[in-house]
Amino acid sequence: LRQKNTSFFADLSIWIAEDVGNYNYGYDHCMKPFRIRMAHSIITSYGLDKKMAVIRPPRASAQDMTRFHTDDYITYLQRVSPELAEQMPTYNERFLPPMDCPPFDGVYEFCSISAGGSIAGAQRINHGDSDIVINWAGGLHHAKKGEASGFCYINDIVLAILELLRYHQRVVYLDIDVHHGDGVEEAFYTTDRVMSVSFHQFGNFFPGTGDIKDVGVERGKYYAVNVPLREGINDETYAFVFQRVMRNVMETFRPGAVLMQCGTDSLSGDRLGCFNLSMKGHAACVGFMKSFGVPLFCVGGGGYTIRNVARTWAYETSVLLGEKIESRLPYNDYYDFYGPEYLLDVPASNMVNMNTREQLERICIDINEHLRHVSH
Ligand code: V1P
Ligand code: CA
Ligand code: ZN
Repeated sequence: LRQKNTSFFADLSIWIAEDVGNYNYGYDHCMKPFRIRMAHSIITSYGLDKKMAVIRPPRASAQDMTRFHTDDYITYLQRVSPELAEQMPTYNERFLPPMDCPPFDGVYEFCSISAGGSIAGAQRINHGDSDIVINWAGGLHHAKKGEASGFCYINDIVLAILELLRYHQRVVYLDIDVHHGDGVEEAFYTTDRVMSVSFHQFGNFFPGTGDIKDVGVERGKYYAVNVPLREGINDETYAFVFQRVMRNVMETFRPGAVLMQCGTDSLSGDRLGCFNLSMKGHAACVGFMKSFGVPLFCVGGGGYTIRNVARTWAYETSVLLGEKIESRLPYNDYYDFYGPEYLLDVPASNMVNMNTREQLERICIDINEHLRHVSH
């Protein structure tokens, strides 16, 4: 596979639901859908919306969701409300982990917007309408078949990949959220048609899965790739492992499409994650994946320092478009959040990198060894 440096793609489309930022997990909850609206506002202030197709996502139906999720879980989600949950606490326990996944007002509509964008985005790639698609409201990688997990209720990614598999023999799932992409990995753990690759903080960290030794089972053996990392990884060392692993994955697996989860909790200064990536370092991963010239679907995910989430997803939109934008932030609806510098930048900090060169080289060697089993 030859990598391309220049803008190769004919068309980019983004799914924007104006109302997605109105949903609220609760005042004390660190997941803030409002950050998606903030990102869209920066995107518009740079005029990037004029350079791509901006589409309102259709809502996913219950039937769409049950292509992965169980009927009784979806029926429950459709009915649940803060009041009902209080009346039937034991019924709740089956489906929603307390604290992480509250039964907030409008939870089902929120899910149908997020999943609707990801399903329709996959269809757009399938039909050749766009080479690159973005849904910053998607990326909820922990949701399981019959239960919610880690702020995720509906696994929009699994639904999108199932759609991509209708047209593509092989699909790569790539996850740069600081957490392990467990829900997606589990859904495709036994198949050789989806190679799932997650880079994540590992060791006493949610959800606890994603050991390098977990490589898939049955036909799916060696089609799951896990890159466990320690705290404080910086741009240079992350790029070193990322490029080595992803070049190897793309060359051995030769996917027809790539779905990339761009969780921004891997940025420096995140409220939950403990990596030390700058905005430019995070976006370099997106730019690197674009350079393969394979249809690319980017979705959102985690990210808990919301001003930095909005900055990074807006900047990544410009990278996907191949547009240079100035670092001074144009005036936008949420301008006050970006002071005192008002810059499109998330710098790294001086935190210690707990990943040694030797450990990272070992990881690359082990993964190389796993990928040698993948048939060409
Ligand atoms: O650690 C846990 C649970 C609680 N224990 C029983 C285990 N939950 C984490 C969940 C993190 C979810 C990340 C989602 C994503 O990958 C994708 C959208 O980014 C958790 C944490 C934490 N520090 O790991 N929940 C919370 N913090 C939390 C904080 C405030 C309010 C509610 C939950
Ligand atoms: Ca990850
Ligand atoms: Zn995360």
